[in-house]
Amino acid sequence: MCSSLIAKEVTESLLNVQRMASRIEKLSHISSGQGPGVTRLAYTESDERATQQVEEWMIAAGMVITRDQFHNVIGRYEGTDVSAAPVVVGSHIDSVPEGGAYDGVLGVLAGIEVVQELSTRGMRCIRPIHVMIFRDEEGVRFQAGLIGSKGFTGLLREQDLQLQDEKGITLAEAITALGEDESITTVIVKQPNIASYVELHIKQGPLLDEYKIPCSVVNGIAGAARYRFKVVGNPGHAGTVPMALRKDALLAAAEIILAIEQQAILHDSLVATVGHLSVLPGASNVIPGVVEGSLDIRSLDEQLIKSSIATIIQVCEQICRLRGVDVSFTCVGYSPPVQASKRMISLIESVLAQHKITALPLVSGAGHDAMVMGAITEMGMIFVRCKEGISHHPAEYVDISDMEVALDVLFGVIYQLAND
Ligand code: HGY
Ligand code: MN
Ligand code: MN
Ligand code: MN
Repeated sequence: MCSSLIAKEVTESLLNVQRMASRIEKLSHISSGQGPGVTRLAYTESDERATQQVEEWMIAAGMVITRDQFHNVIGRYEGTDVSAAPVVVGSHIDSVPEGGAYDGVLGVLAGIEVVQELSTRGMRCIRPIHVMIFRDEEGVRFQAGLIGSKGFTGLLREQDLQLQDEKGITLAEAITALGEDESITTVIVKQPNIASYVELHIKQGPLLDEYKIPCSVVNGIAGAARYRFKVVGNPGHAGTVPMALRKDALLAAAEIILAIEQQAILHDSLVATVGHLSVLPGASNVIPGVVEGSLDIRSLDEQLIKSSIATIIQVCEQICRLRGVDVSFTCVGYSPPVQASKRMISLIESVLAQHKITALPLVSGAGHDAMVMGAITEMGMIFVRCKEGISHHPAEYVDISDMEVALDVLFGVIYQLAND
């Protein structure tokens, strides 16, 4: 009954997809970067401007808007049973620097289109439907990532509020700056009562392209640990300190980065990345005294993540002992691997089959809010093909016909979950 509603009037759903595509385009221009692509870091002016624009679209679709203390947005479309636990569909709209227009945004706007379709037809499901924007999914500004969804689910740590950006602004200050209310002092929340969570997201990898499938089901999301490491040596004059007497923090960091790569190469199911490095004092004629770097390490195998981190820290301490410098590792964020529920996987597969798509169950190497929501409720994810798997890049693109199929599948899944 559900998605054939849309299937029957393809023109109508095409209109929705056209509207969604033009909204994605409009949102892509709300960016704080001068360069190409979208730069919308968490809790910045552009992130807030884009959030308010999406709130307007939620209201136009017939939702009532609220925000929690982390400024996550909840758009509620009432059900016939107002006391029933809601079905939640959502994602994020913050981006990486010079990122793409679809990462996260597609999942939020598709959720709005599902509700718009229902309200246009004057239809109500039994369960309320919540469309959500989770803040700071990417973790570029405060390094941890998944802040909004962790805050919403009660999984944020008190000390996370003190995470600082490059200007020394804390997460608590950035959140407080958005609203009029007094500064956020606690991460304690009432555990939300949710029936299930679904997220539509771009695949961010080439597999759907290769298999020529427009969209498919996700069966699991790799766990991700994020660390900061800090190497402290001795700064000195580049011209006068003999090589043998140096305690060069950058040379030690260089060995550390290669040691991290060595660990990751040992295991096919493990990836590790040093994506950010700062060198102080950063002058060409001064031997680097302090180097800070990021470590992002992921696997579906939780034990492997933990054992690899322990080995990396051990090897790095040895490298630094030999070089006479100090090193410290601090965990700034961790999300365990999560499996989608069997019921959700078969539901998504059955709706895909209605669209003559043979599901290709996929593991997500990328992190998503769904991995946090999966800690408190039944979670399902739908991936849609993005051109050549390109993501976190201005060339990120989703073909409109793939968006149409994915939107139709999402409608079918949500409609069934909300009438369960
Ligand atoms: O880092 C990730 O995997 C996601 O893009 N936030
Ligand atoms: Mn444009
Ligand atoms: Mn994303
Ligand atoms: Mn991303």
